[in-house]
Amino acid sequence: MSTLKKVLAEKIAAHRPRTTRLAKEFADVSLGESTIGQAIGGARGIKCLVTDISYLDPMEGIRFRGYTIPETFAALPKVPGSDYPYVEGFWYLLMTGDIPTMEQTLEVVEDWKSRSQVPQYVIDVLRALPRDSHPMVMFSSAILAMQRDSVFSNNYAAGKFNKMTCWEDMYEDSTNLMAKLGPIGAYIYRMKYKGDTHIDADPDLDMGGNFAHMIGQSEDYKNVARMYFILHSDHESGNVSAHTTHLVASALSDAYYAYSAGINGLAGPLHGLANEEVLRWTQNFMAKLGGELPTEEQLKEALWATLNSGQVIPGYGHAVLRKTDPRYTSQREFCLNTEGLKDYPLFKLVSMIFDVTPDILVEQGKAKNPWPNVDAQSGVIQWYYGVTQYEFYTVLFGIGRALGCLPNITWDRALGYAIERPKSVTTDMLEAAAGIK
Ligand code: NMX
Ligand code: MLT
Repeated sequence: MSTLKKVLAEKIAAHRPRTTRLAKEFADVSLGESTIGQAIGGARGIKCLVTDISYLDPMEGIRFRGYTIPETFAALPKVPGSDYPYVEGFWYLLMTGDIPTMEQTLEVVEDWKSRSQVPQYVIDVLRALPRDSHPMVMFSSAILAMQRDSVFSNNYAAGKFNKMTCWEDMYEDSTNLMAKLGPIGAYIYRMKYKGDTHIDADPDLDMGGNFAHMIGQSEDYKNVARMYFILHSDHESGNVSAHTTHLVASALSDAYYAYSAGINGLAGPLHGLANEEVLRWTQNFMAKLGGELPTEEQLKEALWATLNSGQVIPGYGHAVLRKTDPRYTSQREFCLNTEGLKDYPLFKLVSMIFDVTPDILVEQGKAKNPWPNVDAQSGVIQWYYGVTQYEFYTVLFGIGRALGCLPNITWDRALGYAIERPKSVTTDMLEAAAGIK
């Protein structure tokens, strides 16, 4: 058994009594009431999910296993010759809550490599789809196609279900899936955008480095991939992709069913597709100006035109955050510290948008949070390095998001979380509760 799995087993055994005690002795303790506004308005703020993998404070932003973004990057073992950590070490952290040693990290690196071969039937599925299918359709289909290999579902079908040990099958499925997501993303990218020519994995590279290598990118992009996947990994459990993954897995559906569903949620423009929308908006705007940077007045006009046409400003606002997303700040700092990128016109425009948009959203008076989220800043980095196919950006998000969703559903199984089934009411009942019927 790998060190990670052994440590995870110990952590699970130590954690279970906490959950059992809360459920048995304190089940009636209230976490707050729900209102009509919450029932109609997307359950905003209702506390009915549990995760220890990350926590989102509205003012501070995300912490992964208790660590802020800068603390996470500082604490994890770094890829030799790079200032950025191994994605594999971050996986160890999210799974166990422990910062791994270099040795433990390298064990995960080798484990993922041994599981990373994409089956030929997945390639066949991808190739059978219309080439103009959205890359998220391809990504989701590839994940779902691999369900036939699910250790959990195959054992379940063979009558080998055990509530106490079934997390191990979820862990195996999660690791098998995680190890293949980078190569699947790279295959889609090169099939769609690089003349269907493909590059084999380099056995000497880590996951982030290999992704850069397999899409045909530069040495510098290896750090971009590592940073991007870590930053997009997890945002506690209520966001659409994590919640969907959790919801589907709660029916004892396996990791493939669950994460494919999560990816379908990530593909919505109010969620992960916003990074594509941000680039589309900024590129269209720059094209109208003949590639020149706008004046502040021109920019304000364009932002108001978007709002007045009933659309949202992509990359701004958030359901929980009430300040600038620290994932935005982290990527902005990357741009400011990267020679060439800090003076890049598109980055200058993204910065101008950051300067003027919050005031406009406040003036409009609708958005509860006028500040930028992760998606407002991610696309410009990709564009700068030559990944200009912005419909692909949400696939990058989806590779990263698996780092959070898959440990979450492994822990869901370990702690025996129930099938998710909240209660609905009728409009008549709401009106009766409101005293208007
Ligand atoms: N531009 C214009 N209007 C906005 C924006 C925005 N960026 N953000 C919120 N609003 C509007 C929102 O549409 C709603 O209008 P209405 O009353 O007409 O329905 C009103 O402000 C109140 O919405 P909020 O309560 O502030 O936001 P909510 O929690 O419902 O939604 C988002 C959160 C993130 C879906 C929303 O802010 C949005 O649509 N942002 C733009 C899309 C985006 O960037 N999504 C990515 C989020 C991060 N991610 O990666 O998933
Ligand atoms: C996310 O990363 O999932 C987004 O910021 C959306 C959210 O947290 O609701």
